[in-house]
Amino acid sequence: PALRTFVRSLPKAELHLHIEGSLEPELMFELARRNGVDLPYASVDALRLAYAFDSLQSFLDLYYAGAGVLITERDFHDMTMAYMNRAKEDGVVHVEIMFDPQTHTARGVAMETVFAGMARALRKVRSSMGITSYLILSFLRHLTEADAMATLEAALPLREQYKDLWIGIGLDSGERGNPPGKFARVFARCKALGFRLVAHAGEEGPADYVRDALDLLQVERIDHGVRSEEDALLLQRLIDQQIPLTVCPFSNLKLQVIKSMPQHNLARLLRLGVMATVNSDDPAYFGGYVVDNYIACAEHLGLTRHELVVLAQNSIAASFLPPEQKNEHF
Ligand code: ES4
Ligand code: ZN
Repeated sequence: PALRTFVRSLPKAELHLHIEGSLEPELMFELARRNGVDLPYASVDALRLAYAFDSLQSFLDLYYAGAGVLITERDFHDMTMAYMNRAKEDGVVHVEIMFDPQTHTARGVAMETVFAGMARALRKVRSSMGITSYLILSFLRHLTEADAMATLEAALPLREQYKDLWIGIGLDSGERGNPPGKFARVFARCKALGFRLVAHAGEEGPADYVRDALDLLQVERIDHGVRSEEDALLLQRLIDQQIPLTVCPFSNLKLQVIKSMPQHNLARLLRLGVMATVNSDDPAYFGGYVVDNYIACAEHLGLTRHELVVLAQNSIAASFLPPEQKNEHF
């Protein structure tokens, strides 16, 4: 079959997806109109033209501004439903969705509103399409640890109500100057509470941040982690311990972590035995969903169909699904 048909047909999990980064310009404009929010762009096309980034920070500035149109429970529902419909087309069978509550609570949106909108969409999709999903509440690392702790405390009263979805804690936003150690205490509390832990590391930041995320935050999975290659000892540890990396090739390209797709190290990591997965990160901003990322890797890195199968199997293996549910997808 054609490459796209083949990749779509592979049962796969998406493990690195910021729901706010799935907000397409068309929906952003619709929500802005619905909520009476002013967008500093004349049109959907003008907004898309602004999506030219030279760094993580240049993207984050637009991403946080774009999230400003999200006000009501229905907005969070509609954004989540739009993503899930797109994921279904890509043959995604399970998704672990990161969200940034601080981006919303700082604007006066209630924590409950954020959870309720996403949960209504995810529960509907679970019963209608059979796609399972978890939520990973992510702290913004450019803010203080005290702010993260307060965010955790504000969300904990909702834990029981959303226990079918909210299983994990993540760490995202600007990596440079915000090392994992800054969040050691809040992550220790999250671990004691029984949450699964992940953190962005080794995207723009150095390999040291990957090691620190493992040692100081006790995370089970690294988001990005592509710069781990710069530290041979760390790389061997990732291989020996089969610590998953949630790699996002289009993200790395658009944020100029790499200069061109052929320079991406995914194939090298995979062939060394790293538990690598392919994900979309912020698909509305980076120009492609998860299948587009697989295809670009196949075309530019020479991945074989067998390697594409391994990547899809890795995504199931690296997920936080219980073993019996993983087995249904292998
Ligand atoms: C993100 Cl690509 C990336 N890196 C760090 N934080 C993020 N939040 C949304 N996308
Ligand atoms: Zn990310």
